[in-house]
Amino acid sequence: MAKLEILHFPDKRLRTKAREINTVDEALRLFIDDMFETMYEAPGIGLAATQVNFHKRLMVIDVSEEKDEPLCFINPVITHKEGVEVMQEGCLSVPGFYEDVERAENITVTALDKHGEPFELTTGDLLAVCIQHEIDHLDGKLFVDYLSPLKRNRIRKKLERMEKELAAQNANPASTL
Ligand code: QAP
Ligand code: CO
Repeated sequence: MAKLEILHFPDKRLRTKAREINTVDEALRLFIDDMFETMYEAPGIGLAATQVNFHKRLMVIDVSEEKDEPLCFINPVITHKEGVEVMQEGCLSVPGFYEDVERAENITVTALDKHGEPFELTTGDLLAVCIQHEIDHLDGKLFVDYLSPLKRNRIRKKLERMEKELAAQNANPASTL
């Protein structure tokens, strides 16, 4: 198992549209394990392959309290949406920022599980929001895209500055001693 590097907004690679997965094999399952490890260690409740620079339609989610309900979605498609709900969202690719986003309240999603078996799930609450958030990633979309340009730019500038400071520190760790 290995922890994967998570891309941060405004990295352009987060704008890549992920491709369908044609074969679900052992190599893919090993990668899925790495995605779960990366998500749990972060810690997070959802991670899309796009966020770890793998541009295939794959995402992992666990919204349970005990972190013992791993869900893996391959080629997810929302087949039904109902109602409207506003929830505060965060994202491992936008660390430290949380904002309200409006989405469908209840959804039905079809996907393949990690064995390549098709399944259908109808759900609401946090899981429904998380599924919509992660599918957005696979289409190159981020929750900050739903905010005003002013808010989005403020977040972008702060993250760019943080990234720059991190890079400078890595280049010369003694500078801040
Ligand atoms: C998506 O997000 C989500 O800023 C998953 O510093 C989130 O796991 C969908 C995280 C909320 C619906 C509601 C964010 C961790 C984790 C941060 C996450 C951070 C550390 C975000
Ligand atoms: Co996210």
